Amino acid sequence: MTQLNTQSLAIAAQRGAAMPAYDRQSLTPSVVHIGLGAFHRAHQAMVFDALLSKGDRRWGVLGVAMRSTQLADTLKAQDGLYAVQIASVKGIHWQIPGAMVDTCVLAREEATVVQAIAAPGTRWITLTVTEKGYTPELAKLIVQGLKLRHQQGLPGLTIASCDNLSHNGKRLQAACVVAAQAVSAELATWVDQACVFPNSMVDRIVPAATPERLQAARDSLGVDDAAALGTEGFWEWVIEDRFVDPSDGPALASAGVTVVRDVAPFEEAKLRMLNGSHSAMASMGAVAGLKVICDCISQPEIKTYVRDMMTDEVAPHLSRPDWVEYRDALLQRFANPELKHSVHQIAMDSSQKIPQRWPPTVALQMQKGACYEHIAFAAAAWMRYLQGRNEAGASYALSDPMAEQLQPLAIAHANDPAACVKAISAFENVWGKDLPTNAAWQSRVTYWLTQINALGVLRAVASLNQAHATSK
Ligand code: CS2
Repeated sequence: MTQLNTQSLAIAAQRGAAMPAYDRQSLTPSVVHIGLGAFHRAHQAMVFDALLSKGDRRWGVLGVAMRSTQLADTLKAQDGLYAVQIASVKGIHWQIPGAMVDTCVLAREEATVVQAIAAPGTRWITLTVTEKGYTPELAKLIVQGLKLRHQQGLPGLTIASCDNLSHNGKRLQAACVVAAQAVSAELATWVDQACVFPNSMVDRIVPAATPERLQAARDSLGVDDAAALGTEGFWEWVIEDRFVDPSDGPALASAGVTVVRDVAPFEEAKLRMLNGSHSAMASMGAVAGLKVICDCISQPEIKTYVRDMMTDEVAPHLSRPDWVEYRDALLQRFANPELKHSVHQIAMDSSQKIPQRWPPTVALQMQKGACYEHIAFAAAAWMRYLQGRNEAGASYALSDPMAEQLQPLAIAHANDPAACVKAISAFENVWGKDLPTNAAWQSRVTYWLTQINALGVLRAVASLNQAHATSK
C-alpha cells in the first residue's frame, strides 16, 4: 500500500479525511517542539494546524524526538504528515494535520536542535517531555540555543511547557535561569527577562498508537501511515497570557485556546480530577486484570468510586467554577470505547505523577478534618500494583524510574500490608513532606491494602463505596 506523504495525500482526501488547507511546501518552522510523542501531535500541533489554516503562517513545527529515531524518521519519510482518528459521541472522523514541517532526534542531532532554537525565524519552544523529563540537561540544551540568540541580538522566545506538572512554566523558567547562570549572569538575566515561560494546562486523551489503530488508518484512508494516532473530540489548552509577541494571545484564542491571567484553577482541576482519577483507575484496573480505561469505568463499582472521589474529596478545594460540568464530561470521556487507553500506559511513571495528582487533595482534606478514603484507596491499589502481578497471577513489567526501589519493597511485604505501606509511604519525593510521617494516613492506606488483599480490588472498592454512602 502507498505510504502517506505529500504525493499520496489526495488518496486520503478522497476517503474523506480533513486536510491541511494551506501550502505546506514553503512552510518553515517557527516552533521547536521538544518531545515528539503522541500527545503533541494530537494537541498543540493541531491547534497550530488550525492557525495555519487561517492563513497565519507562523506556526510550522520542528518536532524533536528525545532518543527514539523511529517516529522521527517515519514522519520525515511521510513529509511530516500523519492521520489522527478523532472519536466522539458524534462519530469518528480522520484529520491529517500539516503543521509538522520537519523532525529530528535530540540524541542524534543535538546541534540541529540548538541551531533551530537560535534560528531567526523561531518564535516558540513547546515541550512535552513528561514529568521525569525536567532535568538540568534539558534546561542546558535550551540555554545553549538561547545563548546563541542572545549573542546574535535576536529576540527572546515564548517557551511553553505542556506537561502535566503544576506551575510548569515557572519550573522550566527556574531551571533555565539556573542553567544560564552557569554561563553568565548576563545571560541569566536575559533568559529571565527576554524570554517568557507561560504556565499552561493541556488536556486531551491521546493513547499511544497500537497496531489496530495503524490498521484502521490503512482501512479508512487507503494509505499506509506508520504514525497514525487516535484521540477524542474534546481538547482544552489553557495558557497564561504572557507571550513575547502579544499578538499570539488573540491568535491562539481564535483557534479555541483559553488565554487567561491565572492558569492555576484549570491546572488544579485537571491534575487532581482527570489525572488523579486516571492514576487511581490505572492501578486498580491493572491489578483487577482490566486492560483499558473504558473497561474500568464501565465497572459500576469503579464509576461510583471515581465520581465520589472527584465530588467529595477533590472538588471542595477547586476554584474552577464549572467543575460539575468538567467532572461529568470526564466520566463520559473515560467511557469512550474507541480510545482503548491502556491502564499500564497510565500507570507508567506513577512515582513521578502521584505528587501532583493525589497528595494536594489529601493535605487539603486533612486541614478540613474531612475524609480522604478514596485517595487512600488509590494509594493502596498502587502499592499492590507495584508487586508486578495481577489478581489472576499474570505478571507485568513496571516502567517507572523508581521501580528498582519500589518493587522489591512491595514484593517483600506482600503479606504484611502495614509494613508495605510504611516502607512505600516513606518516599517524600512521591508523597510530599507530611504524609511519610502521618500515622492516620498510613493507617487508612493499610486498611485498604488489607481489604484489597482479602477481597480483591473490585470487591474492596465496592465496600468503600458502601461505607461512603452510609457515612453521608
Ligand atoms: C494520563 C494523561 O498517562 C497519563 O498519566 O493521565 O496522559 C492524560 O491522558 C492526559 O493528561 C489527558 O489530558
